Amino acid sequence: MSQIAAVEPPPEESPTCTSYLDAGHTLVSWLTTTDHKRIGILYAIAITLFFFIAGFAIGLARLELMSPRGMLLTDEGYNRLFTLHGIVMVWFFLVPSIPATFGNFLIPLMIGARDVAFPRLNLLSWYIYLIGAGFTCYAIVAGGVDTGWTFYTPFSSLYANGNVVAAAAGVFVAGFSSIATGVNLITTTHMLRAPGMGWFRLPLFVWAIYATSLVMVLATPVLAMTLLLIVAERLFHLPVFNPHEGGDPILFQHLFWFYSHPAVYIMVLPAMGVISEVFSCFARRRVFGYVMMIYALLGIAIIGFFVWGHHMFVAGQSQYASLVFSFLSFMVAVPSAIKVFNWTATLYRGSISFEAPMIYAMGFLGLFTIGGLTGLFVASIPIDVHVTDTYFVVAHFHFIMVGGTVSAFFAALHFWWPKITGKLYSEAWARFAAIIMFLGFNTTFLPQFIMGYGGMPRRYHVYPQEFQVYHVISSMGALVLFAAYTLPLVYLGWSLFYGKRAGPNPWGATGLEWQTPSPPPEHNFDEIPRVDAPPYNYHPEKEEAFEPQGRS
Ligand code: HEM
Ligand SMILES: [Cu+2]
Repeated sequence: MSQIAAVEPPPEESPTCTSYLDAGHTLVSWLTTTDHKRIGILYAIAITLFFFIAGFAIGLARLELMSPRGMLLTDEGYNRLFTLHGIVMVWFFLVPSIPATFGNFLIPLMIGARDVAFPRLNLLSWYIYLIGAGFTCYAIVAGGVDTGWTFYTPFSSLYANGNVVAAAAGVFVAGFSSIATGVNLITTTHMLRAPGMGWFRLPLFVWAIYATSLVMVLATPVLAMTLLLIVAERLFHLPVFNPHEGGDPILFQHLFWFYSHPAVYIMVLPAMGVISEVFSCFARRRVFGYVMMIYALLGIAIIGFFVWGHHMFVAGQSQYASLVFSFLSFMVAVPSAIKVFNWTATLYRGSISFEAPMIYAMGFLGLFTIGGLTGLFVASIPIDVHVTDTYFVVAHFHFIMVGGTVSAFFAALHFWWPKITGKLYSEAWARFAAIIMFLGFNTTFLPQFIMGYGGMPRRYHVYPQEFQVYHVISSMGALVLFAAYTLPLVYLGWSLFYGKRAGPNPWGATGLEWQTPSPPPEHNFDEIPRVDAPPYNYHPEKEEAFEPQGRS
């Protein structure tokens, strides 16, 4: 008897806990699942699809921009392509990207819970997202929309001849899935933390998703209302924004940006959470200024609500309002700068290793910093008046959204891939893709700063000859970037079938998610872990090089 006990396999291999991937292999078992981990994967599949649809659209646009005379597309066709790209990238990729995939998958694991607080609402949110995507896809197939992703009035509500109502309906519906995810993750973090997991022991990724969820729940309803008003004006001629009937088109911009500036933080706060996890693990150091990092996240989320007017410096808002918005926009840079400083201090004298997640995270740090610093340029009124609606702005926001968020998305994908799938990918290929992605990104978007500053307007496909050289470089970069984005599909897909098995904790990380088998069992932990340590207890100089946050 005692002999059997001695050779009993360790708990992670015990046959009693089936992994969540083996808990049913049919399509129905996936489509009716309430397991947060499977729902995270359902979201991942959907957003990957939309990422490539939106990428394909802008690929055509970039092809068009190689010639200054616009020889491939009609004016209208070009407008429809970049609108499609923007709407799909923002609402069907970026907003759900990290929170709905990694947030869903990881938050219960990281806080030591068996699932989210409302598992069925979680599944419902995915279906709501799909219904919204359905409306928007209908708008695309039926001929597209040409308003730009911002739906500015009075064009969108009175003059545009595309499928504005269907596209707006899609975004409206998808908003509810965002709210449902936010409510779920907030409640989960409040109610389901394992014993000992105090607020100031939470990994920063959990804090980041928590702050994001607050913004999702508070800001999204404003967007929903704004889109309803557009539809009402378009379909029923309700005079809300039409100046001829006493409406106010500037009101639209206030409402739209009251959501859409905070939405930038919906896109970038989760990325910041990912980066903190990856840096501390691959530098083997505690995140520098952990508590400060939490206040910075919350500070960004809160101040982010008060800067929307920086999108309207040239829209005719009062100059005093512009002054205040400019000042507040500078204020939001303070907590962001604190984060960049603290990440750098985390790396300083760390024992760094450059695995793929770390390369992506380093890419994030550099690109996000450029995005943030050029944000200060456009937050300052005199410069913004000069670069408004030029490629300078296009470059600025792609540095944040693609250089920042998409890099962090890939960092997360590579960091948690062994946990999610139980398989190891090819490190060499992964590093190669990360480097190509970084190079392709810079080739695409750095020239846009120069041509934007030189006066190349955005949303134009016919342009003066002098800008052609920048456009050609940018389009070549886009080709490289596209190739780099498809590489992970190949080597990560390959690893699913032929990859080596990953142990529970391949990176030697401290979080609770690494204290359960890879892939995790259906209910995450056989026994709810007890948390007895703060996060990020790395001490490579000692014999036990790190201390897990808890043990189950
Ligand atoms: C291969 C990579 C990409 C390229 C080459 C690219 C290129 C472009 C171009 C040329 C525009 C139109 C600029 C204008 O004339 O105003 C644009 C707009 C935009 N892009 Fe991208 N983009 C890429 C990736 C992304 C990604 C990954 C996202 C988000 C995750 C994104 C979000 C946006 C948004 C929100 C707009 C604004 C659309 C609008 O003006 O209505 N882009 N992009
Ligand atoms: Cu803004």
